Amino acid sequence: MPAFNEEQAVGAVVAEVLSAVPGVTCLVVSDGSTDATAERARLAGATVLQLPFNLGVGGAMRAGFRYAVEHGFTYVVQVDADGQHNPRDVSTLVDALSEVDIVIGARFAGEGEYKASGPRAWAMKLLAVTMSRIARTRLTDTTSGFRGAGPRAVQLFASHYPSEYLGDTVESLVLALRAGATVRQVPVAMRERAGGVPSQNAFRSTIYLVRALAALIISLTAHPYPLRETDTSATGRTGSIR
Ligand SMILES: Nc1nc2c(ncn2[C@@H]2O[C@H](COP(=O)(O)OP(=O)(O)O)[C@@H](O)[C@H]2O)c(=O)[nH]1
Ligand SMILES: [Mg+2]
Repeated sequence: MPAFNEEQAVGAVVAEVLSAVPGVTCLVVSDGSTDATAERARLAGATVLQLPFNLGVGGAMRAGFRYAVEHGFTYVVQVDADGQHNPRDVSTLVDALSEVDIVIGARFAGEGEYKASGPRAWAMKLLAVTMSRIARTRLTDTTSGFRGAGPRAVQLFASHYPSEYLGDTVESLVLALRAGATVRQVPVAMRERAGGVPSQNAFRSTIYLVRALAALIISLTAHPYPLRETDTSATGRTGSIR
């Protein structure tokens, strides 16, 4: 659970995850938060990784995947800390991981009421069409931060997760697809934020989408990484993140 200054929502979200998916480990990566995010998460029962300064969602996810590999976890589900993702959908995502490497909890796939408009809608549409072609499956929500990763994807992401603020969601997907990963989406309904403020306003999130498109083009030309079931390059390197 990547979290940046989410003290208002994170406690309830962690509690909800732990009750909706009993037995899981809930890891909150507090990314240089300057509020009580880490404390609230810990009180609610999460394991907390506290990054000393803000790396952005991509950097936080890489730290999370690295933690997963170092602690022997084979399945990872990314859930927002603001309550927008319903933890009850986690098991649906995990079920789909028996067939594919990556599963995306997607809006616009027949569930919920979420609607975008204007340039944002166009950029999302363009991303969806392009990514669907690359993935050879229908993807309607490529910037969704509600995702599941199976064993091969966890290994890959622990060593290669795009951390630049250039649309980490899209870029990580392209990286995985080029490594030979399979992807599928499952429809989910998104909820309202439970408190706090979004990190992007409408203008900035449109810019974000444009950057995601640029990232898509760039990552398509990058050298692909191999996909492996076990990868020692993610562990045993200099200094782990803890
Ligand atoms: N680790 C980390 N998480 C972040 C950062 N910015 C936002 N997040 C988290 O990413 C999730 C989605 O962010 P949010 O602002 O709600 O984006 P939106 O839902 O797309 O509007 C939330 O759990 C945030 O706490 C950041 O810089 N670092
Ligand atoms: Mg949000």
